[in-house]
Amino acid sequence: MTDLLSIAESVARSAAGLAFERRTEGVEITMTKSTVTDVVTAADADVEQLVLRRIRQLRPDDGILGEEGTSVDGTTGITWVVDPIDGTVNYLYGLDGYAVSIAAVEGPTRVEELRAESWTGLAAAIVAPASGAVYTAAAGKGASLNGQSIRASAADSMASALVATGFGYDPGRRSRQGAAVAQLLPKVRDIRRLGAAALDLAMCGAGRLDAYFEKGIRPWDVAAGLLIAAEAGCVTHIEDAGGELFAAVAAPGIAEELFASLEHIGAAKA
Ligand code: LIP
Repeated sequence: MTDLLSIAESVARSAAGLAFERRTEGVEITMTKSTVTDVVTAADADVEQLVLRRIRQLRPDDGILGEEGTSVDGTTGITWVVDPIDGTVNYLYGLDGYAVSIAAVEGPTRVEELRAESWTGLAAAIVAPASGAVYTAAAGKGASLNGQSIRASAADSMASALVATGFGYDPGRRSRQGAAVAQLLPKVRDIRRLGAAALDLAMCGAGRLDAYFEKGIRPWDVAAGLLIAAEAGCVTHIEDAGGELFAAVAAPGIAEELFASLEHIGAAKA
C-alpha cells in the first residue's frame, strides 16, 4: 500500500509540474469531445502520456485507465485510474481549480469491467499545482493535505452545509441539473460549482466543503477523490450506470439528511 501511495504521489507531482509548465506557456483547445463545451487541450494528452510512461516503468503488470484514451489491461488486479487534468475548463481559462488525479484501485483485470461501485480504492493522490495542494490517501491509513491529516467537517445540519456540485456538458442535462440544484439551494448554506470533481471530493475530506454531488462524471474524475473523502471520514455514495456515474459525498453529520434531499430532487436522475 505504501508503495502504491508513494508511486501515486510521485507520479502525480511530476504530472502536475508538467501541467503547470504548459499552462504558463499558454494553452489552447485541440479538440472537443461530447459537446462544444467538452474541451481537450494538448496538455491533457501530454500529461496523460507522462503518467502512462511512469506507471509502466514502475508497475508494468498493472492496468491503466485514463481520461484521454489510455486503456491497458493488467494482470495484477490493480488498475491506475487517471485524470491528467481534472478541471480542464478552469485550466483553459487560467483559473487555479485544476488538478492531476491518480488512484490505484483493486478489481477486474479487464479495464472495461471496472466499476466504481465495486472496485476497492487502495491509494490516491490529487495534486493541484496552482494552489500547491497535495491530497493523498491509502486504504485504512487516513487522508492528508500537504502531509497533515484531514477530517470531514463537523457540519450537523443541511441548513449550515456548503455543498459543491457540477454540471454535465449536454445542454439538456444542464437544464435538468440546474432545476434540481435550484430546489436544494434554499435548504443549504450555499452551493459551489468549482469545476473539478477531484478537488471537490478532496475538499470534502479536508472539511473545506461539507458535501458534493454530481451526475454524469466519469471514473477518472472520482477514483482518487472518493478514497480521500472516505479515508477522511466522509460518507460516500456512488452509482455506476455503465461508466456514467452519480456520486454523493457528505460529512457524517449531514449525510442522511442530504442524501434524502438529493433523492427527493432527483439528483441522481438529472
Ligand atoms: C470535470 C469534472 C467536473 C464536471 C465537469 C468536468 P474534466 O472533469 O471534474 O466535476 O462538473 O463538467 O467533467 O472534464 O475537467 O476532467
